Amino acid sequence: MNMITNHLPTAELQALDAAHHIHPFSNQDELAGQGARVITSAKGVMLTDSDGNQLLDAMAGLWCVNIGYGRDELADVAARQMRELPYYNTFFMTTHVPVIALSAKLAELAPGDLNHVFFAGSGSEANDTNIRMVRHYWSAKGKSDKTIIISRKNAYHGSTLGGASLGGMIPMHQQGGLPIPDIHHIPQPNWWAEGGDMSPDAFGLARAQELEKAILALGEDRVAAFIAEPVQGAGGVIVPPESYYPEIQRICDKYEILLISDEVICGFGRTGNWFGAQTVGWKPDIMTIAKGLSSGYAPIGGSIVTDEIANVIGATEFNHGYTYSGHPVAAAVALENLRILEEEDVVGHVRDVAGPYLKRKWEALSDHPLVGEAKITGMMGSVALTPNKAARAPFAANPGTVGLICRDHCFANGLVMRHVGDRMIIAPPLVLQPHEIDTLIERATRALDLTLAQIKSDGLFV
Ligand code: PXG
Repeated sequence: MNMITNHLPTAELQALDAAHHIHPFSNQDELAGQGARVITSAKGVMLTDSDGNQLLDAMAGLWCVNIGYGRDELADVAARQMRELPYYNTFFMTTHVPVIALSAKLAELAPGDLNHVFFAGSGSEANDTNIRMVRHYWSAKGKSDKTIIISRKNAYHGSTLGGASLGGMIPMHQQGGLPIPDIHHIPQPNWWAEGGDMSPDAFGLARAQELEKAILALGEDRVAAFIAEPVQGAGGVIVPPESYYPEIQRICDKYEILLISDEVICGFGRTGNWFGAQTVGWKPDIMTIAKGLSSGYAPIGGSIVTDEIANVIGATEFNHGYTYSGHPVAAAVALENLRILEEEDVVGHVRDVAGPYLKRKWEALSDHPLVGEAKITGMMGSVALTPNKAARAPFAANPGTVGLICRDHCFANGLVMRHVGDRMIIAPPLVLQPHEIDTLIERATRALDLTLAQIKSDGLFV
């Protein structure tokens, strides 16, 4: 057996990891100092690490393991497909059965006339495709000046040059000379942090109207598309006020621009519908998909587009594609994942069972002395930590200091809950059962209690 199945002691693994493996979004030196946690196996919603600790994974990996861990059906399908046809491309007038079946299934599941799929290996790649596709689309229609894509501050759309440019994360823009030209960012609908004295609904309306202001300032004849996550994920699970999306839709209907709904996190049941766009009630021309498409069991992403877009670009040659566009093994795994989501009515479970139960318990966390707002849509939620709820005040310490303390207490108490600044976020597997929700809430509450005690004694509760 090799090192993967019969592994070395934790400390040796950590030393090798520190010596040879560069981690995403990490300070390597800090990480090497403390040693990365080695995850060795998982089942259902529970992870096991190399020391035998069990953790409830309230982040579904990285917002992706929608059907939970350990589903043999996906492993079996992958093995079968690897034996039958491990790889073939879809470039030179060829295709294969898994990509045909997956495309047709996605066309059936996606709303309206979103009937055509361009495949990628990830969400980032899919958003890069979107940039090139919307610009090519307008050019093919004789409107080659329509190149600007409007996005939002604090949005996350990936880590490639295009994806990170669409995203509104300043620390990402600061590395590598981003954003690329003709990407414009408007403010986000984060009432807790930025709403001031306005009511949530008035603020939601005002933030949606930023889109209209931007279109008018940039010129309708220059704007190609608007992209948004229905609910901002990596930005801290920012659930917009209810007034926001109807106004966004009104503005988008008025001007000739394409709408891209980035469904990489919100898609495949997370918000209680198949797609987040259905939950917030807007009608995209393109949906970016990845993560929950395969429940993370294989890397695959894509862009689902309308008949109109497919027709326009179909009359041209679109000079774009990835070696792994529609990879047969990933496509077969995704298809099996969709079968499970559908046959086990996982979306209904989120909408009618787990979602409402989790919502009741999650929102009750706002009674905790450390918690300001507690927001949740389907199975993605956040709490804002604050020293002063009434004032919606941030902590005096650097942003993220208290969030990190809370995150560490979560890990030490058997719960993977992330922090984004001083917001704590969850996006558990969608198959979470009520008794597991009880465990999640108990552990989260304990971590909040321990955090409060620690920051009081450290003088940080100010
Ligand atoms: N769009 C959205 C909305 C995402 O959340 C991507 C695109 C990019 O997908 P890929 O597959 O290229 O990673 C994402 C990814 C975090 C975190 O810290 C979130 C993501 C990725 C990595 C970290 O929450 N989301």
